[in-house]
Amino acid sequence: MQTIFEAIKKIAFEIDNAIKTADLGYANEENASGEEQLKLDVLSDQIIEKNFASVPEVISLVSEEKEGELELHTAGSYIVCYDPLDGSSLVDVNLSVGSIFGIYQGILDAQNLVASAYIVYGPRIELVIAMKGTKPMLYRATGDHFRAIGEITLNEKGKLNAPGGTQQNWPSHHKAFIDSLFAEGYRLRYSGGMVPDLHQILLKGGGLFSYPGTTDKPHGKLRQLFEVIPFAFMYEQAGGQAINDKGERLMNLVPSHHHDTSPCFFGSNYEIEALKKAYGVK
Ligand code: FDP
Repeated sequence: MQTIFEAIKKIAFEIDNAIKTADLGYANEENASGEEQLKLDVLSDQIIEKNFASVPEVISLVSEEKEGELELHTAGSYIVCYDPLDGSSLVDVNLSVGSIFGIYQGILDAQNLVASAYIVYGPRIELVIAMKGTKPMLYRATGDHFRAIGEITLNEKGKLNAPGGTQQNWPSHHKAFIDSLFAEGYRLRYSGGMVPDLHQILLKGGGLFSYPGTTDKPHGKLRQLFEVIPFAFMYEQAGGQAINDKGERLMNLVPSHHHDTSPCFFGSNYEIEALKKAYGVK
């Protein structure tokens, strides 16, 4: 697994350099979810593919930007599912973006995720790695290497509220719940980039990030394999919870297609318990 993390560190510097220097235009292609691809999405995908091509532990890659699985090393042990540049539409307004990696062993379902990692490309490059049995570890880039900063632990209750999706399309009970958190004193923190938004809640001790099923997207927007499951693992390892709109752990998801999405809620314990009550689920 260590060689995979070393590859992710190299990828972080290469994608950061691409964000700072490459063309920001459209690639004139659509990804597997029917979204228009930016040249940076394609370039980031190529950077990741190139780096994992020389890691014998990786059996195959599944990218948010591609249909199907790319076979690499049949004798390897892990499948890496990744979103090469999440929130890429924010690069042109110079906000933070990220890359997300889920490392799976066996069939691609949440129970088989063995580790996850994400990179934040912001004023600084940060990397968080989560493995079974330990707290997620934060690393910060200094010069050409990453320095370990410390473990991440969520408090029981936080102060931040990051509500995703178009409010007009939220279910009424979701709107009432989000409003009740603001009435309790929660502060709005939502950049529109899943990685920096979830990272902020993790580092500031807690809160809630929500992306519900909406009238236009009944199954939510965020993809299970590349976004939802890797972050569900992070939040649970940090002492928080991650559930869907039925109150089920996202770590029990079994995607039937690589690009399946799910309504998702990530937070510290207090907010998730309050959400379960508001949704009438256990
Ligand atoms: P984007 O479409 O810009 O790639 O992955 C999807 C995502 O960004 C997440 O990063 C972000 O949390 C979400 O979409 C934002 O969606 P809404 O604008 O619908 O809230």
